[in-house]
Amino acid sequence: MEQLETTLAAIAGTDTIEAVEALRVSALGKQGWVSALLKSLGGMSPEERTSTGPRIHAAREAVTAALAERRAALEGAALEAKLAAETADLSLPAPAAPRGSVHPVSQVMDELAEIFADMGFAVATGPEIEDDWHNFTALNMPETHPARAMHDTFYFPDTDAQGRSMLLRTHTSPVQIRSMLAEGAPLRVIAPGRVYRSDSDATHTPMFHQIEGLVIDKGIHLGHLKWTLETFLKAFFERDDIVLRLRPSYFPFTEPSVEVDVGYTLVNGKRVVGGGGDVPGGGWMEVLGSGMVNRKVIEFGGLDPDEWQGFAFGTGVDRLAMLKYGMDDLRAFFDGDVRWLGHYGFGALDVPTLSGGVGVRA
Ligand code: 2NL
Repeated sequence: MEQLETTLAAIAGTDTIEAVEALRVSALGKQGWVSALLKSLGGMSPEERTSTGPRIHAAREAVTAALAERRAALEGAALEAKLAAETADLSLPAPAAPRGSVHPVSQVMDELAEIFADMGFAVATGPEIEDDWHNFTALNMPETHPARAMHDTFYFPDTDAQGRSMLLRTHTSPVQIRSMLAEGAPLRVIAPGRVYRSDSDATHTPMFHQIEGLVIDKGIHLGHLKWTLETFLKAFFERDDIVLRLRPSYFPFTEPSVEVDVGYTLVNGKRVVGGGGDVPGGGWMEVLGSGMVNRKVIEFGGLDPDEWQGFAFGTGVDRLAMLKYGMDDLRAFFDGDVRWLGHYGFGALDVPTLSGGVGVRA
């Protein structure tokens, strides 16, 4: 069969899958020569069919096998060529894995906990949904006290089981009241956390972060307060030239009460904490409120004020973060913009330690 030899030779000579396919169509396709021979069997005598039939079927099988073999060989060669051409350049940098960052507020809260832990303070936490006894009454702000109006409070519509109004805490002071009641004296705690006031403009957000500290012991006086705050501010701002000025003020929960100003100097027109104060080019800025704990508050905390005294202080964590790391818009803190976080955020391993520095950035 001449056509068989020609076809087998042609298949062996193909060098593309397309050429193999064309030969399959020309032999086995509807119009192909093998199909034509198979059709011709119908017009043959039984004797002729018996002698010719097996040869035609054998030809079809030979063509089918040759096509499959050639196709497999060409596909194998194509794969080999592709593998040979593709190389992995191991000197290229690996694609960067997406990384989150630690929010400056979280970083500063960790720094504060580290600094105060070194002075023997424990971290206390408490509920953000409070009752008005823990948030106001126990802090010497009874029902009609004008200071209550200073706090624009978010109230819940319902009272608790004891008939107390429920609210979003306006400061972290209720946490310290709970610490006094639960732990007694002596006591050294800081209470960092979220607080809420119905207040919103360029410098106030309805939720912000506060940290308060409370020391209760025997013979505590304003000297302890000033030393503690000075030591804290030196560690936090990582400068030894911190100067403080205590100014008389008023808070219902402390008596006497003082505002704490820290000296600043101007660097490129920006106020930077450290140095300054009453010198040319320097000035004072308020960073904390504080005072000796009011006798009534010590009583509300379940302690005898003739036996125990203490000092307390409070400040805004968001503002401390802005002062230390130089952001100038408070609202960006709560926008959740990853570009802002990429710039001001901290790596998860920038853990503050007093030996390594509290504000190290990777
Ligand atoms: C401020 C001022 C202050 C306190 C908070 C306090 C807590 C207890 C007893 C007495 Cl349990 N005082 N806290 C005292 C003075 C000032 O915060 O400017 N905060 C942002």
